[in-house]
Amino acid sequence: DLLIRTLREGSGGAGGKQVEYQGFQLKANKRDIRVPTQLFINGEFVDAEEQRVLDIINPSDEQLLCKVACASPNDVDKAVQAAHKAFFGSWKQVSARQRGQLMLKLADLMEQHKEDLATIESVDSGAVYTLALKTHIGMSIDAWRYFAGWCDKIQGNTIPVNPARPNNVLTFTRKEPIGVCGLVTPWNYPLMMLSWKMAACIAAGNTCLIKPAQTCPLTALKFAELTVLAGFPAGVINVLPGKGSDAGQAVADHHLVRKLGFTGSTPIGKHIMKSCADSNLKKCSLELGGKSPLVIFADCDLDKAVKHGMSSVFFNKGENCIAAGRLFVEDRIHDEFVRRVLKDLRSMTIGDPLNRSTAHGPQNHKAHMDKLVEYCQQGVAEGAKLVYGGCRVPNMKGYFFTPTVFTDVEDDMYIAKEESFGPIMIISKFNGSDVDSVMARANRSEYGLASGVFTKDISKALSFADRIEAGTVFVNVYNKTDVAAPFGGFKQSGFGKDLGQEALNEYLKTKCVTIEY
Ligand code: TAP
Repeated sequence: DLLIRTLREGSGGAGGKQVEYQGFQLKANKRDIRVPTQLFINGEFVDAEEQRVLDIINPSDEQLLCKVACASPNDVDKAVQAAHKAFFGSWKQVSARQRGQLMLKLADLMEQHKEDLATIESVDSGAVYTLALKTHIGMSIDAWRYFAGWCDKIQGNTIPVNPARPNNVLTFTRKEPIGVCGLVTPWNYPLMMLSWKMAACIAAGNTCLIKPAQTCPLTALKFAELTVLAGFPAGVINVLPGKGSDAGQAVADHHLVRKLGFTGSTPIGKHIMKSCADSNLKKCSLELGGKSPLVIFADCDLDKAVKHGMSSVFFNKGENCIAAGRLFVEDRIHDEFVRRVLKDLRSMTIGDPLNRSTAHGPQNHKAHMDKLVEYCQQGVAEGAKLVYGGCRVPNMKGYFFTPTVFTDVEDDMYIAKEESFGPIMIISKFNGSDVDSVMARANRSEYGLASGVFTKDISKALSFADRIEAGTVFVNVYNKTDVAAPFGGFKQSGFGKDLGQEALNEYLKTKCVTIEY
């Protein structure tokens, strides 16, 4: 480990506040990057209680990348106390407009360091570098800039209530921050999940602590360093890598945490909601799993349907919460669709995610990859037709899983109902003259995160958008998300939106003030 010192930007080294941390030097992608490996609490990098650590593995070569401090419940408590103090202290002194300026400064620093951040993300999570740069990091920066703009535009209403004659009454509402917010995020887009939640949370005037996924916390720690350089007061943002069952649970249970923003699986979401209720009835929002249907009608632009159909499943190696978990392809074009998908798959470059020509990198971690192998075995055992992949990439080190295609999938099969979270395309046929039946099949899921339809018939597309039970609908496109558009699921995909103006409400409370005069 190295002791790394970073000077506060613009301090010129004289009299400026310094941030020091234990870290490691990542030499990758022709870069030399300093990455903190300690917890970030109250504006400082510190060791975890009892020097507990997590092993961070590079999924491309299965080698140990570094060891990172692993937060205990006591560490979580320290971060919550710091965030609580900041919320009622230094952060209160920062005006809404200054808050926006700080967020913009942070976004600029993220932009300046975007190649470093994308390199770290690629090495830590297996994301293909080009995608990490554009989506993982690019959309993170967008989120900070978008929400920075909201800071001084969060306002209440003046409400015409019945006066108490002969007196008059003035009633108005104030939109206030909730307090200390806990954020718990998954491993598929580490910095982007952090940014989607934290930018809205901070814009609304809260303080926070985040527990990123234990498998890939490195961009969150580099981000923590940038928050110091941007000038955020100590305690406003705290970053605590750790285990969900331990540190994550402590966040959900803590009495001073007033809101929990969670993205992850449905079973853990249910468990967390109970913890939120039992502890102090903290508010929670849950972005959970999905099994999103994509319906492809024969009257579509087939080239486009194949291109987006591929990315609906294989984008970010399938580790994409809105991935199309099930494709319904009209029988008239089914065979041609499958033929074209297989042709594209055969030419897909699998390999080192840092290589610019790579299209498909390793899965995030070993347990996930092993589950994908089992998932495919179950599909075969139940009689679905495995037409491509279904196994690890042979003779290759790293957690590389071959992009996979199943056809002839029946509605009651395990692979038709359960999310894989991996690069596995599940195709079923439907009869185009029976739209009611395919709609019913598309909706026959306890999930309701996203959906998609390909057709040139505008009535069919709009009717699909009306009838589908999902929080996101894509028409003749897929994966087209934007920081200004609300994002979140229905049914057991959770509730509460990330992104867009609606996300602010997740981190605000409304106070109603009535004055008689
Ligand atoms: P989870 O196992 O649910 O983990 C998510 C986060 O929760 C991780 O940080 C995890 O810590 C933590 N956690 C685990 N147990 C906890 C507990 N008892 N209390 C508090 N925190 C706890 O999900 P995952 O496997 O990382 O991610 C895959 C799932 O996330 C998929 O189902 C996917 O669909 C969903 N997902 C949804 C979305 C949206 S926007 N809806 C986006 C991305 C992913 P560890 O790191 O220790 O596991």
